[in-house]
Amino acid sequence: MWSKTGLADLIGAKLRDYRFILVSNREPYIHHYTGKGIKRRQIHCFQPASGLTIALEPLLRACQGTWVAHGSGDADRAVVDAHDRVAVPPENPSFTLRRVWLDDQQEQRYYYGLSNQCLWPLCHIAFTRPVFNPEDWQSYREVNALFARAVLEEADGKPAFVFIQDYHFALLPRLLKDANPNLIVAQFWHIPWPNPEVFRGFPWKEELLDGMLANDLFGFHLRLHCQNFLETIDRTMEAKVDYERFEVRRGGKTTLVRPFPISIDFADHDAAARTYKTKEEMYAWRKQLGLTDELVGIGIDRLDYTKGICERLRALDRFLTQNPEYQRRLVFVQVAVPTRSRISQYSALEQEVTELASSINRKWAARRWEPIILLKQHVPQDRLMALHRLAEFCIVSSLHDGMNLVAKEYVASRVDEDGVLILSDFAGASRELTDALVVNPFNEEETAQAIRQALQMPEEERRRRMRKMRAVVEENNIYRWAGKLLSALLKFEFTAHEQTTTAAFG
Ligand code: ADQ
Repeated sequence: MWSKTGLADLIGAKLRDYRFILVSNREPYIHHYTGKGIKRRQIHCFQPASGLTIALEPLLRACQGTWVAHGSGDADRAVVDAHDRVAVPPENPSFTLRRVWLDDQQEQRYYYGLSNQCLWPLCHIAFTRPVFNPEDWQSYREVNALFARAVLEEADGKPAFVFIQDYHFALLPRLLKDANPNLIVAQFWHIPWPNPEVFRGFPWKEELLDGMLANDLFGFHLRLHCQNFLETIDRTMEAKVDYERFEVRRGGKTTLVRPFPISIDFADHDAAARTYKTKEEMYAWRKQLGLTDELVGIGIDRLDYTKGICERLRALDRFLTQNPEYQRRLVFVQVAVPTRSRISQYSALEQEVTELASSINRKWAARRWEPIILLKQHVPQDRLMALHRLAEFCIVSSLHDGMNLVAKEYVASRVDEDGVLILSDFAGASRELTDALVVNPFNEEETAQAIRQALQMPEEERRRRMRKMRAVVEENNIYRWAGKLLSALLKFEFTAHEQTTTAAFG
């Protein structure tokens, strides 16, 4: 069983003499001014809602490394030193945050444009058309070069291990390796990789894939995504693809391509869910939502078109039509935090979800009961945990999702070993959580039936399924994800590049 200490030991033994540099677009801590006008003086530091940052922070703490990220807060510049660095977390500094500054146009084109209007829909295949804009691509290249400069400065010519996150930085590995071939570079792609036919339309594919193949190790959540990637390389590049060993060889360099299903800090989550504070929060939710003895279902997501929120609400509507005995007895709480609102599809989705929830509520409203409570807000993790505990069932109905951490969080919160998870077959998590009620989210009839099954499932079966899912998340925890990833890299270096390894890992 991997744990925080096990991972820290591995890092201590193998990476002791190495700088550990992690790169992501989103920063783990953001500084904002609070107050208005002349009172706008106080600086507040907070952690944004993101599966990625929640998952990676324990790793950074364990190795006291440097996290390079876009400085996006309005007070971010006010707290950094002359090298754009700040120690975090503020209450107990344990690693360095190096901020990279982007202007409005770069943010618009590299982040909202190429990353989130092109690569995001392209990789997800959720039937939202990607935007291929040459100016966005130019900006993506520019920003990858900015990050390369920052990483090279942080490495300072010393032995370093660079761990890059996600689809914002496909070109970064090549830029780093060209500047310093001794850097050990790994990248994890947190979203799916599509089949080669879908990727074929991407206008700058050779350059993008060339950047990715500069990595020593490339990770996806699932084997399927690795296979899609290998096939894409095979069809696009002059390279030797080894489907047995999951490797690509090109120009004398080998890149390992491996699945590492991401997870959460189960032990931490489980301990927090057992506290008295969670009980208090459960009570606070009941009061806030005006709940008495209703049955409760929940959905918790970023307001993103890949998460299948409308499909889920329509399934609920269908369920109420087919099962009138649950009218006035069931309340579905949908927490949906708006994201990427500058992109028109996202603001349109917010409107669509709001209107759909209202129309379903108008249709069924009786006395003081409405079936859907829509909360469009960010909710802190400890409050989400209490909401998990209140719910008879949780629906994760992603149309496509690399993993989906909400599913794992729901399971980890259920220290009472009760509750039913309804989980999309198109979320990576469904490969591990096979004791969920797995549904095709495009089939609203099937989801409606799963809601009925969840509500009518005998307690013994609910407990048996939940116990099994909890055991899976406990074992496949975030430390295992990081530990397996580092171990694969170490093993690979030892067998394939004996010389480099001795120099690199001692
Ligand atoms: P996301 O698409 O962001 O992550 P997900 O894995 O579900 O999706 O993580 C979302 C995180 O945000 C969870 O920790 C959740 O609790 C939190 N969250 C959601 N709604 C919230 C709200 N209203 N208020 C506060 N917090 C909220 C990407 C990929 C996923 C992959 C992760 C990690 O798209 O497939 O699982 O990275 O690799």
